[in-house]
Amino acid sequence: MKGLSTLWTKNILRSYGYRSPSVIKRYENNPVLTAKDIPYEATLIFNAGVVRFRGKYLMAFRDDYNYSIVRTHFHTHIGLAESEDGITWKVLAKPLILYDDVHTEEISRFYDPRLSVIDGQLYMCFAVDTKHGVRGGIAMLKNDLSGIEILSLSVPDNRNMVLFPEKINGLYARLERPMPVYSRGGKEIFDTWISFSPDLKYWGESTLLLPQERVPFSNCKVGPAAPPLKTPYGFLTLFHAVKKDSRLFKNGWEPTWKKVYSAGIMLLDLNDPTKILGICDEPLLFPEAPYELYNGFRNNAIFPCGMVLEDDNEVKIYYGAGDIVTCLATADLDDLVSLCLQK
Ligand code: BMA
Repeated sequence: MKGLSTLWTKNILRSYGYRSPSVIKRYENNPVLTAKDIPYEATLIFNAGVVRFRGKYLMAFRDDYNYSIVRTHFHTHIGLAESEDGITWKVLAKPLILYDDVHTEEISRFYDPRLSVIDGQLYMCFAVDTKHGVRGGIAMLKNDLSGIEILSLSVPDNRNMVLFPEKINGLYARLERPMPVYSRGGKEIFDTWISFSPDLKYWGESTLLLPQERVPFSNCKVGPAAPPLKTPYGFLTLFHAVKKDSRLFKNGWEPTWKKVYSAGIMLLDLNDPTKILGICDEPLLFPEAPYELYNGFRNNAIFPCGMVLEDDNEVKIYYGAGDIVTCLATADLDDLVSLCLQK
């Protein structure tokens, strides 16, 4: 529905002057997964992690359902889908994580799954809302995809964890976005950090990787998006970048939504991923397609959680659009690396 508020928002977005670069191709039949494709209760299907695993593509997606305006949270399952081509998906009959199985007095839900394959083993990072804060989790998936074994849960508040695809100098590595409120003047200005672990359980050597102020198209928070891809040039790494604009008002299902989420891209050093080799000063994916601008739960939210490198150097990027559907965009690896390295 293109009401007055939608036009107002569109004009505000236009005033920023950003467009996704021409090297990015949105899949013509986007979205690739919506609530209609789900064989169980589903309303919002978004923020999906994707990997190539055992000769197929595997997706773990967030399914928010049972919406009520009086509750601050949906109920949430994490579902699984498989694909032969990374475009057409078949949803598995049962969710990987059922809301009822994890919901307790303390835990509200698990959400925003990111998948990684390291040495042939499937892992998932996710966020957990609890009564005492948001925690970032890392788990191993069972061989038959029937459930998970949790390896670590951070102290609150932390989320948006993603794993690097292999050990670096003998250690696992992850990106994460802690939410320091006290030291940032209560302003929701958050940065992207990197930490290391010998076993995916104990994490340390934490270093600031991408400070919010380094990203010209964010005035609010920057955090991990899809898990980094190993390429001959470095770890190709997406991040989400948030802009808050007090001029925005009704912009989705909620009474107000004052943020715009876009995706940025950077290249990290293969031997020392605390070093940014290059970063693009403009967004890689900025909301502009109808399914990003209109009819979302939260319009203008682009949130990638999965990236796959094909043998022909095509990079598939999976992202949540409007916090309601799952979409696909593609680009050539060399073009993405050039964007990171151009001055
Ligand atoms: C973030 C997370 C994401 C969501 C985004 C936009 O803080 O909650 O799951 O997609 O906001 O609403």
